Amino acid sequence: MADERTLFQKIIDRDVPADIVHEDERCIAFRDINPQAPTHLLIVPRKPIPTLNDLEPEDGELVGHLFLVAKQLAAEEELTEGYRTVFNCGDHGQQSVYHLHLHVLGGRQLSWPPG
Ligand code: DGP
Repeated sequence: MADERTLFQKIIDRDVPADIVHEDERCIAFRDINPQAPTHLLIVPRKPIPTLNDLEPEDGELVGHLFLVAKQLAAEEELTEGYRTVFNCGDHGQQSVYHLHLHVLGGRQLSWPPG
C-alpha cells in the first residue's frame, strides 16, 4: 500500500533522519536541510495539519505553542539580534511540504520584502 505520510510525518516517526533540536508532546523541531540563514529551524506539530488554511478554531492553542517554542529555540540558538518566523501557505506562498511548519530564520541580517 502506498505510504501517504508526509515527509515531516516520516521525520516525526523517525523513518527519515533529521537534526532534531526540540521535541515535546505537541511538536518537533529540526534543522532545515537547505538552510537559508545560519540558523534555519522548522517547528512541526505532531498533528498532521496540511496548511494554515486547514487550521480549526481548536488549533489556536497549538499554534500559540509553536510560537512559544520558536521563542525558546531562538534563545537557545542565541539569536539575540532578532529572527524571522514564517508559515508558507499554498502555491503562492511557495509551500513545498504540506504538513504545517513554522520556519525560524536568524543569524544574519534578513531583508524585506522577501521576494
Ligand atoms: P516550505 O517550502 O515552507 O514547505 O518548507 C519546506 C522546507 O523543508 C524547506 O525549507 C526545505 C525543508 N526540507 C525539505 N526536505 C527536507 C528533509 O528531508 N529534511 C529536512 N530537515 N528539511 C527538509
